[in-house]
Amino acid sequence: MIFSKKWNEINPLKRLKEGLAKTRANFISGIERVISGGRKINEELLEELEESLILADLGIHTVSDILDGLREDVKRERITEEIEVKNYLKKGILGILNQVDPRLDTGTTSPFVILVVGVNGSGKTTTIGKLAVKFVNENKEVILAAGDTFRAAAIEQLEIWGERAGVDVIKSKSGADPSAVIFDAVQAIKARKGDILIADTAGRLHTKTNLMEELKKVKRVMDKGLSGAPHEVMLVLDSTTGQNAISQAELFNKNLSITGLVLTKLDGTAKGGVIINIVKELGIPVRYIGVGEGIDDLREFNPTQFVDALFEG
Ligand SMILES: Nc1nc2c(ncn2[C@@H]2O[C@H](COP(=O)(O)OP(=O)(O)OP(=O)(O)O)[C@@H](O)[C@H]2O)c(=O)[nH]1
Ligand SMILES: [Mg+2]
Repeated sequence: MIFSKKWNEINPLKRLKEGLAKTRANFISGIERVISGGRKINEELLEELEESLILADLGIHTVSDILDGLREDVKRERITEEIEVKNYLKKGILGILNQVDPRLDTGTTSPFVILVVGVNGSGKTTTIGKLAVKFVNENKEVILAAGDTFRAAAIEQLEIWGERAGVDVIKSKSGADPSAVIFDAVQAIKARKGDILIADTAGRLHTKTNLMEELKKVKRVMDKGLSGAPHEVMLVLDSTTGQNAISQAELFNKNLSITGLVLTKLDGTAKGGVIINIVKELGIPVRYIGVGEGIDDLREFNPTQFVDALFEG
C-alpha cells in the first residue's frame, strides 16, 4: 500500500496509463492502424479514421466535429503528414475536454455539500469513500450521510468507508426517508462547523420518475437545511456502459441539474473514449475518474494527462 502510494506520486502518468490500458489500446491501435505506414492522407483515410474514432466511443457528432476541421486542413494541404493528423486529433480532443473546468473547488463555501447520484452499481458509495479519504488527507472535516436507505447493507458499506477515512456517518434505519437522514446530516455538519458533507443515495434507474422525484425532494430539503445546498450535484457514471452513460446523464441532468461527473471503472473497459463525447455533448465537467477499487484509485480528471495517456504508446 505504502509502495503503491509512493509509486503514484512519483509517476502519476504511468499509473494513469495502467488504469486506462484497455481504452488506450483500443483508441491508439485504431488510429494507428489507419495513419501509419506512410499512406497518403486523403478522403479514404479520413473515413477510416472516422470509423475508428466512433468505435473508440467518441460518438458520431463529436467525431464529425473534429474531422470537419481536419478535412478542411487536408483539403488545403495544410496537413500532409501522418504525425500532423495525430497532433490535430490530440489538439481537437484536448480542446473539447478543456471547454469546462474539471476542478471541484470545495473551498468556495463552508460547509460544502455534495449530493451523489447515479444508477445502481455505478460506483457511488465507493467513490464517496475514496473522496472522503482524499478530503481528510487535505485536512478537511468531512461527514457522510447514508441517504441510501433502501438496503441495510448500503448503510453498512458506507460505514466501512467512514471507518477507513476516519469520518462520521449520519444514518437512520433502512426504509427511512432519505430526505430526513440527509436533513439531519446537514444539521450535523453545520453544528460542527465542518467543511464537507457528502450524501450517498440509492441507485436508481434514470427512467423511474418517482425515484427521480425523491431525489428532487432531497435537493429541496438540503436547501431548506442550508440555503444554497447542494453545492455540487455529482453524477457517478459507470464507463463500461459506454454510450448509454450519455442518456443516463441527460435524464439525471434534466431532473437535477448535474454540476459534475465521475466516470468509474475505467480500468475495466475499452470504452473510456466516452468521456470525450460526454463533455462535448453535455458540457458538464468530469471531476474525477475511477481507475480501480482501491482507496487511491480515484483521480482528479486532468484533460492534458488524460490525452497524453491516450496517445502515448
Ligand atoms: N474496477 C473498478 N471497480 C469499481 C470502481 N468504482 C467502483 N467499483 C466497484 O463497483 C462496484 C459497485 O460499487 P458501489 O460503490 O457499491 O456502487 P453504487 O453506485 O454505490 O451501487 P448501489 O448503491 O447498489 O446503487 C463495487 O464492487 C466497487 O468496488 C472503479 O473505478 N474500478
Ligand atoms: Mg451505493
